[in-house]
Amino acid sequence: VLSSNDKTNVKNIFAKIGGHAEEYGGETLERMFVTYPQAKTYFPHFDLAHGSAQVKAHGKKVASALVEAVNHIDDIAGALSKLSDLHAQKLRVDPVNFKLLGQCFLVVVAIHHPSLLTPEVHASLDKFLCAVGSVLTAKYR
Ligand code: ZNH
Repeated sequence: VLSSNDKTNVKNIFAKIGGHAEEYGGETLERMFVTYPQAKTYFPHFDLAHGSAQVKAHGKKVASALVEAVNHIDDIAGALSKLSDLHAQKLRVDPVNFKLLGQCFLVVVAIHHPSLLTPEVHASLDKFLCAVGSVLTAKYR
């Protein structure tokens, strides 16, 4: 459960990320595909080469969903309800992949904002990403 302090930390870091969220989404995916190649199995129809326009476009969508979750941080399940249906009913991504994506996002944020990602903010952002992952895998089976 996110404490009010976690929520504040997450909102603050996203405010700092600002307009870069979409770009970070693409970097996160690229990092995930290189570091955890098993994640590529869900995207057989994508060009996954470095600099792929498809990966960038998908990164924008993932980042927008994260921003949506931040904007509705008290009701992430409600805000991502449709996306939760999609992941449960159609995509069926193994839940471990959500952890991997979350780790990659944390690394991307750390690279761009080393001084902002204090241990406390890191912990809050990790909790938030886990909460999003739980929502997206909540309707499995
Ligand atoms: Zn996912 C899709 C988000 C994770 C896989 N996704 C998607 C979308 C979004 C998202 C927004 C779009 C939808 C529409 O179009 O309607 N995801 C997301 C998020 C997350 C995720 C937020 C976390 C955080 N996913 C994930 C993972 C994976 C995935 C981990 C694996 C690995 N997704 C996916 C796929 C898809 C999606 C495969 C589909 C794509 C296409 O286009 O085809």
